[in-house]
Amino acid sequence: MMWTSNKALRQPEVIAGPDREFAASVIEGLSKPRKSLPCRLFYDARGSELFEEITRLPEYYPTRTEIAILGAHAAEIASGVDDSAVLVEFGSGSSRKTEILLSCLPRLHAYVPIDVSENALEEAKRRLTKRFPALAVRPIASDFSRPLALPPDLGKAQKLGFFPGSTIGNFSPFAARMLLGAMRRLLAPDGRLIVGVDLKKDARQLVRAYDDAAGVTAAFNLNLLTRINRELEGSFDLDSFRHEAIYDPREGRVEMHIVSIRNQAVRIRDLWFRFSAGETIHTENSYKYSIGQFQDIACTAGWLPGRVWIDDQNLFSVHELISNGVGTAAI
Ligand code: SAH
Ligand code: AVI
Repeated sequence: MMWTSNKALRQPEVIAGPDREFAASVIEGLSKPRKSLPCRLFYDARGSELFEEITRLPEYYPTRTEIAILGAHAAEIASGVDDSAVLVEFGSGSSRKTEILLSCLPRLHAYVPIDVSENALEEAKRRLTKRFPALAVRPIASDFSRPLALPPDLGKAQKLGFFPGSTIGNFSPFAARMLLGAMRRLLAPDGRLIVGVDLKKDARQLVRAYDDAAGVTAAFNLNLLTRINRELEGSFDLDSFRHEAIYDPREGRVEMHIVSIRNQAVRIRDLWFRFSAGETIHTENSYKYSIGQFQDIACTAGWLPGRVWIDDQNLFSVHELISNGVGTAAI
């Protein structure tokens, strides 16, 4: 048996296989002194299903609250959008929320859902094509945090970006600024972006939302180990790890971790990773913002804050951002 303390014996580049990116991200993350894995890796087919289950949990308020906000203000949100516009969605998942906007935009030129989950994209395309037969659905299976281009034939159309679900909260404030800047350039020259952002609130309510009584979020978190076992010949013993969700008020974020219950070693292909009892893999951050905090981040990314819609209980916010037009004319 070969051992590593916190360092993999081989560099990720030498790992061959059908999904080098997945292998590289896993090995890099588990080789860090404080183990972490990027949360985009949650979304294999089972992960996407489990996320959909999370959205129906009584404790997980964001989805139903955002749907209610969108339902109440869809016509207002869609006002001013050209008939020939293109709707570009980042992390579209099931595209359920999109249907609310699409019903107010009957003559839209095209809908471009972008997601790392091919299963989610296929399923959403099938459903939307049935419900909106005239709509061109043009999915892109990609990581939206990497350089991205829209299909060239959509180049001239006005672009409305849609980034619901508070997925922006899964990025650090710095990374969120970079991402919002890249989205502004992608939607140039006269882009508009509708972003769902979860609001700061009582820590107990937040922890309950990420550690539900039925254990669905735990299953979602631990499914990442199942994915590693299946796709990378991993040897994680699921009974030797547990789910944990905590709120860090200083950072303003919920953190999800996978905690090792005992001292153990795990093999991934021919690499070994050692875990001490209580050591964690940090799998997700979910930042919570005040309205002003989020607008400040958006401004530094070149967006002008527009209207903001919130629910009666101040749980969730939907922001309209308008490009300041600077530095995007040639793109
Ligand atoms: N927008 C939906 C789904 C949110 S779940 C909603 O509001 O309910 C987050 C979605 O983003 C998942 O479908 C996941 O597959 C996708 N996702 C997460 N990180 C991503 C990334 N870096 N690039 C592309 N898609 C990503
Ligand atoms: C997709 N994302 C915004 C969800 C969130 O709330 O951070 C993912 C999630 N993680 C646990 N529950 C839901």
